This record gives sequence, structure tokens and C-alpha cells, in this order.
Amino acid sequence: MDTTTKEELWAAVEAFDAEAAEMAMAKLLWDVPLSGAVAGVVLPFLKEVGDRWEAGTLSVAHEHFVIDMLRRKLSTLSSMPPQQLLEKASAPSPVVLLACPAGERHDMVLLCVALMLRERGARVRFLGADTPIPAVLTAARAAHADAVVLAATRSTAFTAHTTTLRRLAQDHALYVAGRGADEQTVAEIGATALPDEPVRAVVFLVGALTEITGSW
Ligand code: B12
Repeated sequence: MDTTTKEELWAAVEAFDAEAAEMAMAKLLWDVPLSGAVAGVVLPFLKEVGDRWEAGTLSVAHEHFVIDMLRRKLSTLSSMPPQQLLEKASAPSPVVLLACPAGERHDMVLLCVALMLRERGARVRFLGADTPIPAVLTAARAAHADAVVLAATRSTAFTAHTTTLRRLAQDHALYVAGRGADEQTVAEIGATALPDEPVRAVVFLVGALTEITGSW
């Protein structure tokens, strides 16, 4: 990341200067492909938000301000359908449904993964934060999802719904991620754990989906 622009970005965030923060973010993202922007700018920035928040140098208000700006920037970056889908609209490509279980609001990394998958040509259905597991099951069936990706910071977000998640895993390839996806939880719900690092997780999913669909 360009250090001067990064400093401008943090100064703007500290002053709640939305226009300057967006200008700095736009400079950092200028002419960078989506996956490069997510991996090289958005995720490191999000990590620094987390570090500053834990160190007590970033207030809750700043954190909300940053998350809102990032979400808006990410949706602009992904406003066009990916090239592969425009070129071959009828070509089979896997459907991936992504959500955070009920009570879980940490969905920014999941959103980054969704955008990177979309850029690789997957047909992404993003349900986002706080989605009840029975609703995920219904949506996965209706969308004919080839894979479902769930992320949570607490393992109880998964283990409170073991029976439904096991049923989900019987019909759809089920992947879990985030701090709550520990080894014991993953085994209990019959899912597969994704690599913790989002870019590696996307590579892993693309490989797995190619095997599942046999045609991607
Ligand atoms: C931003 C933030 C929020 C935002 C979330 C905004 C959003 N829409 O995502 C808001 C304000 C909503 C929030 C709320 C709360 N938060 Co909060 N939050 C954070 C913070 C500061 C940053 C999270 C983040 O995005 N980090 C950057 C990413 C890159 O790092 P990461 O989360 O560790 O994720 C890594 C991996 O786990 C993995 N990963 C995570 N998700 C996914 C998904 C996929 C698909 C893949 C492949 C990988 C993956 O990738 C990352 C890189 O390795 C962290 C602190 C921190 N250091 O992270 C706390 C933190 C996650 N929050 C925490 C807590 C406790 C809360 C609250 C309970 C606080 C409160 N008292 O209200 C509420 C709970 C809300 C809820 N019901 O879910 C705890 C969680 C502890 C735990 N394990 O239970 C943390 C760790 C802070 C702390 N140390 O206490 N929070």
C-alpha cells in the first residue's frame, strides 16, 4: 500500500472526513483489479482497523464510519457483472451462497470472499450478516447452491444449529470460516473448514467447486 496515501486515509478517518477518506481510498484502489484491491488494500486495512480497535486507539464510532465506507466502496467496485458472465451468460458456473448465522454481524471478510469468487466467475448469492440457519437452508435449496459458505466469530453460532447444518451439509457442499470455525465445531456440523486467509480460501473454493461441478 502507498504509505503517503495510507497516512492520508487514516488522518481522514480520525477526523471523520468522509470525502477525504473516500478520495484516499479511491487513490489506493485506482486501476487495481478487484482481487488485488481486496487482497492488497481492503483486507490489510480491515486488519489494521481490528488492531487499532483492540489497542484502544480506534473508537467504536470510527470503526462504524470505516466499515460503512468500505462497504460502499466494495459495492461500487463490484457494480458490473464479471467479464466471464457477460461473455458466456449461459455457461454453467457454480452457485455459491454466503451468509453469517443468526446473531453474527462480522460479515466484511465474507463479503470480500464473495466479491473475489464473483470475479472468478462464480454466481454468488450473498445473504450477509445475521441470517437464521433455517433461512440459509431454504435459500440454498431454492438457489440450487453448489456450495454454502458460512462465517462466524463464535463457535456457538454454528453449534446452536448442529442438526440443521448437518442436513444442509448433506445436500450442499458446506464450508465454514472465521474464528468460530474451530476443528471440533467443523467436525460436529459435518462441514469443511476454509483456510483462514481469504485469498487462499478463494483458491481452495475454486478448486473444490471445479471438482464438484466437473465443468467449471
Ligand atoms: C469490525 C468489528 C466489528 C463490527 C463488524 C462489522 C462488519 N460488518 O463486519 C461490529 C461493530 C458490527 C462488531 C460488533 C461486535 N463485535 Co466485533 N470486531 C470488529 C473488529 C474490530 C474487526 C473485525 C474484522 O473485520 N477484522 C479484520 C479481519 C481481516 O480479521 P478477523 O476478523 O480476525 O478475520 C480473520 C479470520 O478469522 C478470517 N475470516 C473471518 N471471516 C472470514 C470469512 C471467510 C469466508 C474466510 C475465508 C475467512 C474469514 O479471515 C481473517 C484473516 O485471517 C474485531 C477486532 C479484530 N482484531 O479483528 C472485533 C471482534 C471480531 N468483535 C468482537 C466482539 C466481541 C464484538 C461484539 C460482541 C462487541 C459488543 N460488545 O457489542 C459485537 C458482536 C456483534 C455480533 N452480534 O456479531 C470480538 C470477537 C471475539 C470472539 N471471538 O467472540 C473481536 C475479535 C474483538 C475482541 N477482541 O473482542 N464488531
